[in-house]
Amino acid sequence: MNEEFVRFWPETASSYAGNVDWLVFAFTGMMMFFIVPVFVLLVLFSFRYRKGTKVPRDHRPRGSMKVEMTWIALPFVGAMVIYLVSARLYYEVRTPPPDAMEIQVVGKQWMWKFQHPDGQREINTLHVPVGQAIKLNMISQDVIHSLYFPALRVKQDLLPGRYTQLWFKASKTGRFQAYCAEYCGTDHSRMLADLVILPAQEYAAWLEQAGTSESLADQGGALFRQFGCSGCHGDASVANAPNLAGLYGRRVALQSGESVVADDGYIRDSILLPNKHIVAGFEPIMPSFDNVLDEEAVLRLTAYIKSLGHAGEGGQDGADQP
Ligand code: HEC
Ligand SMILES: [Cu+2]
Repeated sequence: MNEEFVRFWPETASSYAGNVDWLVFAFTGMMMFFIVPVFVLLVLFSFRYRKGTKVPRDHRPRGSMKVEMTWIALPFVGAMVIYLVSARLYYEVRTPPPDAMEIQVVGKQWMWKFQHPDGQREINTLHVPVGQAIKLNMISQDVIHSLYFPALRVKQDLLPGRYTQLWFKASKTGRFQAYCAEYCGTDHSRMLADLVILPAQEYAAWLEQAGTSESLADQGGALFRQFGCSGCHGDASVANAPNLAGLYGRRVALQSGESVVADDGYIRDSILLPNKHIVAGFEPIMPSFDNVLDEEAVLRLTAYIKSLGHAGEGGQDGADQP
């Protein structure tokens, strides 16, 4: 059993954790300011005006504009301050910096799987460097899970069929508990993970020893050949399939006349639900890989497709030409 189970207040280990705490303290303080007098008077009055006491009971209402305006204005100003501060904080917590290092997360009954950009994989433990922005790109293999890091003051649901993100910058090293915060079946309460925050050098050393010879994109490239994607999408292919180079981040024209940006979600749908979006100018001949590839494999394939170039790095605009 970890000591964090019995701590009153979790450690603060992310750049925004302190601000989250201040918001909670300020809000709780404000509520106390309004609620404590109500309960104190309630108790005092129930003594003072209890049955049989000789105190004046003739309380005719006396209006006072000043009192009325004060009790309207004060809570209004307080509520607006809390609103503005929390809106700013919410924006910060929900907006990963563009230079964040991306780690892929798959939640499933009942484990957490993490994949680092260089291809290292781990289960129920996540190693990250301190002081660097980390973005988790997450999806569930089955039901809804929720990754919760109390020490980072952040929590985000993982959904089946849709990517969600979370980001943080660790502010101190150490080992911290993470939980699944969404009831997901029998072993939900045991769906735990350890967050290990290391100094940059130790993280590099960890990557080294956990190392694989292949980056995530290279692993995706191997799958791309193994599952026959290259047979249709490869340069030497005779099948009429779009070239995937420069696809990531580009706007794709669809048969339906609509267009969508090729992000992680679009690429995932293209692989698992190929009939959802048909690229303009192509036949819907791509088979579904729904029962063949799991979410981790899809994430690797997506890393591979990203590595073929982003929009603006050589990919042209508009639909692929056959
Ligand atoms: C039988 C040939 C065939 C195979 C095998 C195949 N595809 Fe496709 N793929 C297509 C065709 C045709 C399209 C365009 C029509 C459509 O959108 O379904 C397409 C579309 C796509 C798109 C969207 C491309 C764009 O320009 O928007 C992606 C991404 C993709 N395939 C990835 C894959 C991956 C990854 C695999 C292997 C797991 C794979 N495909 C296997 C034929 C194939
Ligand atoms: Cu869960």
